Amino acid sequence: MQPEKILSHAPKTLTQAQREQYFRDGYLVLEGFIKQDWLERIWDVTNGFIDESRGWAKSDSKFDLEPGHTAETPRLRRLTAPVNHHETYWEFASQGPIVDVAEDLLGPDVVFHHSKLNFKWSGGGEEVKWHQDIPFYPHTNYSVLAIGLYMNDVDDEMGPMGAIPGSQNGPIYDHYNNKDEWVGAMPDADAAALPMDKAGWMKGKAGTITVHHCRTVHGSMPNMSGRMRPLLINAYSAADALPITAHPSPCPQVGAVLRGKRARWAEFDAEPCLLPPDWSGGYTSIFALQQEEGDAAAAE
Ligand SMILES: O=C(O)CCC(=O)C(=O)O
Repeated sequence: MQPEKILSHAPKTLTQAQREQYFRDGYLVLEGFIKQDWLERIWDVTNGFIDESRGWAKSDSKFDLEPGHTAETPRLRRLTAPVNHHETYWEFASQGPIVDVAEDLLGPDVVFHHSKLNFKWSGGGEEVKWHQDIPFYPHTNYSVLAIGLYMNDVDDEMGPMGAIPGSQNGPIYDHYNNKDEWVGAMPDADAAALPMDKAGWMKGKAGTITVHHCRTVHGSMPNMSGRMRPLLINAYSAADALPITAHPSPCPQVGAVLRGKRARWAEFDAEPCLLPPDWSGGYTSIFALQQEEGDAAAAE
């Protein structure tokens, strides 16, 4: 659905100016959008998962561990598909206030795509190199977005997410290296040419949400602070945008129609999309792939 058509539907929660800003810049930050009661519930279950990860020595399809993770000092990079591990995450993703945001920016028919909880641990939690999301999960059109929830206050030191305004209207970049291996990040030369002076850094108190379009170039620096930066990300598509490759982290919630109805017709955008490798046999995570850790693309 084109932005003009989406904007013609009355918004559920955003102002018209915020919707226009999203379509202009390709990202949006809503300070303190999620209130304390949700934050407390999400922190509660998240603390349980951090504890559980102490029993893990190796990354798998549930926990992505930083090198150096131990039972005594856990260092998590990601909890993959949290909606599949606890009903609170699914309740938040499917019925929480962020679904109104998705509807205001995708149109009345909204489908769940995936979730992940990126921890960016204190004292050096890994960077996320500049990339676009859509080559990880191409769809028939580009009405796909991700909504992140900052679970802690996030300032400059903590590796906030940065985005290049307007890049959703620019090229789709390569995400393979010169050996034809998928690395999930733009080539260094393309990243070096980005207008970094224009990058928008998404910061805010705990409860702040970030929204970015699937083509927006974004990334984040390492977390050099003493506080972790958990970012709970949920991604959604318009119902008429259908995935065309294997889902990187399939679970039963993928494809759930959260608002409106299933599409009768798929909409196709004429602009080609870069394809990822075939992940039908498994996928690890953006961190392992970007760091080019051995065996990263292998099935787990
Ligand atoms: O955690 C971050 O800072 C960025 C996350 C991101 O872009 C991703 O996981 O695709």
